[in-house]
Amino acid sequence: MRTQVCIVGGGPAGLLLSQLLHLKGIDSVLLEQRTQNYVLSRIRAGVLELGTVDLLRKAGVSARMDRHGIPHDGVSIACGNQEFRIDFRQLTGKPVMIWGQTELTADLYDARDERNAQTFFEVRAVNPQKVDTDNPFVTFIHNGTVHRIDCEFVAGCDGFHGVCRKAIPDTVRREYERAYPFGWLGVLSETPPVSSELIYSAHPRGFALCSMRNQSLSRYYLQCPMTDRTEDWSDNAFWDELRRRIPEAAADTLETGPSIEKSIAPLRSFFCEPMSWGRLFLAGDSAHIVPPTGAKGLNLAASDVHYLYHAFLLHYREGDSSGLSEYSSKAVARVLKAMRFAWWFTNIMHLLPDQPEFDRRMQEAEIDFIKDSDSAQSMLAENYVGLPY
Ligand code: FAS
Ligand code: PHB
Repeated sequence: MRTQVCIVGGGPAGLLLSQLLHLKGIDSVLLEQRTQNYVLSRIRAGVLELGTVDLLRKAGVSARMDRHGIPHDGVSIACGNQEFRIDFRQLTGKPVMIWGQTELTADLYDARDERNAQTFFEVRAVNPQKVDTDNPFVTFIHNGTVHRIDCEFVAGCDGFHGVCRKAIPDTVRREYERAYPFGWLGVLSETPPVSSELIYSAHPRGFALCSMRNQSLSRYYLQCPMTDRTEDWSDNAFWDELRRRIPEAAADTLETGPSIEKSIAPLRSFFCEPMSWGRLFLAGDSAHIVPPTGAKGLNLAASDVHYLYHAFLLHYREGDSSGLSEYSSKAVARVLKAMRFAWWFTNIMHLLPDQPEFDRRMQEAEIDFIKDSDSAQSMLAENYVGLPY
């Protein structure tokens, strides 16, 4: 079997890259270790930067988002009894779009099905080989049979636990990591959102986030110890704790209901350099992970795909490989600025276990400063809506 680009990983990064390349006549084959239904069952991101929105429109998969997505012009930040709004529209001229990752992944898979794109699901033993030569190939097992795909490039879109990152030699690859000593317990409920915009709440009992997918589907998060398991949290215990951590007015109007999804996600900052090696290019979580506080993970996957897509276009159309050579430095530069924001926002909004009282007071002082400072609010807004590509 032969293709131009072999894409490993059928999450947002791999799907979006494949769709964009297809529209320009560049052939790809996609390998995914799970079933399509499993990928679609994962509840993840909910906030899209306009850059991501534009990319989905360019990929021709935005019809449902344009009809049902909800533009948001700001978010609320709460700390104790203080609550203030960051006005994105006034500070940056841009909104963000509320549209769940599950929805955009479904639209991308629908587009694949419509064009009968070649996808191998439930693959095993995926192994990118000779990626530092002009003739890379990928071997894998599918339905018990060993397959080989000869290709011109390999796109490693296989997430944090994938195999492609490790195809970059240990002597070349540098990894940087910060694991946070807490996780996010997330609940999805078929209830109206407590507020028309998101509420990020720093509280002495721990962080809470009120989000949504639409006007009848709410998404809530509570900071929790990494030792917690979802079975430790009944729905009532979740709702009671959420009420304790969010502003009184919201707690009084919170509509609760049965959780239709409950999960705990670890928080981690991670990136690897370089993001390419020979004819292997990493995009999305395979190369970097950010704590979801800044709603950056999915959006960084999109900006990686933007850079890689244009680099492939330049190569295949003009025979110019400068985009491919510059891909890693360009992608890493944007990733690090978003990673800084997500790390900063996580640190001021979350309570670290055994945190000295002084540090907690400094967190409160920083949030109080942001409340009264136009320049601090501009910094937050600029990063949240997404830095330029
Ligand atoms: P993904 O991990 O989505 O996709 C990688 C795909 O590769 C997966 O389908 C996997 O099955 C497949 N794969 C792995 N190994 C393979 C192999 N060897 N062979 C073939 N396929 C392989 N981001 C936000 O912005 N906001 C959030 O609230 C948020 N919440 C999150 C919650 C959780 C639990 C997790 C894990 C992530 C969350 N993220 C969030 C980040 C998330 O949205 C990612 O940034 C986004 O999924 C990135 O997309 P991909 O890079 O495509 O990686
Ligand atoms: C979500 O709706 O899942 C969400 C929103 C904003 C975040 C993280 C997650 O920062």
